[in-house]
Amino acid sequence: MVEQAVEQAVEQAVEQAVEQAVEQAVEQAVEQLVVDASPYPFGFSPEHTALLVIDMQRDFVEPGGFGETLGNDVSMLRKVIPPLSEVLSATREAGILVIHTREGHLPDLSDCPPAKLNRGSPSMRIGDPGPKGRILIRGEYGHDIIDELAPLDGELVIDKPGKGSFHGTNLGEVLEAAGTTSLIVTGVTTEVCVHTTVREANDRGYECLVLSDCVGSYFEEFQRAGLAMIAAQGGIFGWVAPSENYLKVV
Ligand code: TIU
Repeated sequence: MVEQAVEQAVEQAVEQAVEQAVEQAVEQAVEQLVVDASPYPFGFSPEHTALLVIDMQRDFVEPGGFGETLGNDVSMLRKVIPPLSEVLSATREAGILVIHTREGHLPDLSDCPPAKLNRGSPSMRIGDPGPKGRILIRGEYGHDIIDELAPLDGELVIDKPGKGSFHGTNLGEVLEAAGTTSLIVTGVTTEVCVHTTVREANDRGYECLVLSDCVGSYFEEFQRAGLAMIAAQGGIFGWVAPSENYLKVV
């Protein structure tokens, strides 16, 4: 009698444990999407993820803005626009949080350190009047995001004074409030604002996937090296994948 009761109790306990384990595994499988990425697959749960679209502003992508004053060929960045448009649409449809950033300064330049203002010998300095308004100044036409990637009403736009998206902004608080742990990173330029942001995010504990064709540089060698540096050493800063791999799962 006792043996039978023990056997039954053990059987029931095993059945329950197996059921629970299966339920947990199914829940996790449903929540986690996996992107084929370098250096190894990137798993993320959509409700804890945000798409960052960094500085897709006329000032960087169109002639007559900050990027051009620094001596750059701005047409180099335009190839990012079609794949990033697709990623933006798919991400919105999937209900994943979208956050845009803009680099720029207050009209009185009080948030622009002299070290940034006086650096190099650009054809025009930050704050000078250019064909698209004052260079890199908030509220000017050139400072705003290009029409092709315009934020939707209600999407967050974070204005930042530096290259990183966390420095001098409330991005950290916004992400914490949203329960975000993973970032899909896009925008320009790969080795400047994208890299600085990914490094800031990585040090803060976020897992970053950089979409290789949705980030752009004025320099081909920096694009290559910038992406390689993120995924090197077992993903020292994060993961890298082409947008088609992200679009397959989202
Ligand atoms: N100059 C350059 O490559 N980039 C910047 O100044 N800002 C951003 O990357 N957004």
